[in-house]
Amino acid sequence: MSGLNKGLGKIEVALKWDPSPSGEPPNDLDIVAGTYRAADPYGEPAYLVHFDSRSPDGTIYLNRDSRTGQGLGTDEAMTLEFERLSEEYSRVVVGVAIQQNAGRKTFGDVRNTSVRIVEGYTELMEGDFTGVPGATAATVAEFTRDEAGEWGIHSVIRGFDVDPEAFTDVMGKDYS
Ligand SMILES: [Ca+2]
Repeated sequence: MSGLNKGLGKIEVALKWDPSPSGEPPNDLDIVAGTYRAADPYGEPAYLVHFDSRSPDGTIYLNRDSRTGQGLGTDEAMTLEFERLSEEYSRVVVGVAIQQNAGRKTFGDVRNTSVRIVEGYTELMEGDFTGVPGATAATVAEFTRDEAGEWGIHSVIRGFDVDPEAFTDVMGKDYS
């Protein structure tokens, strides 16, 4: 990497999926971000961002929220403004969890999932959850701040068999 490369600035995570067949409980997928402190990057999240939780400084936010996957284009989207994120934080993990309210539902039960991360017109990652069909939640990407203070991305589709609440406890652990 050239020393002239700037780190990540403002990025967007976009998630798509198909609605459930009629008569079945809705497919509700949620984008979740956990922000971790530089002092304890694999410890408890400093804060979580999802449909029901905002970042205290407004640097990470959900711009689009869907409880069904109905409609064309992106169903759920989150923006992360790394250039404005406090130096107090050095790691952010983004994942996707499936609501389990109406009974167990895995990625194998949800058709046509896709997740894409872009910075402006640059695609940073593109993928789906076909590799983790038995999982009910999965991490998508890990963002870390290097010693020079620049943010980088590492994409990791890692499946978990937990509900969304429990996912927020495990998504940021060190599995390396
Ligand atoms: Ca949702």
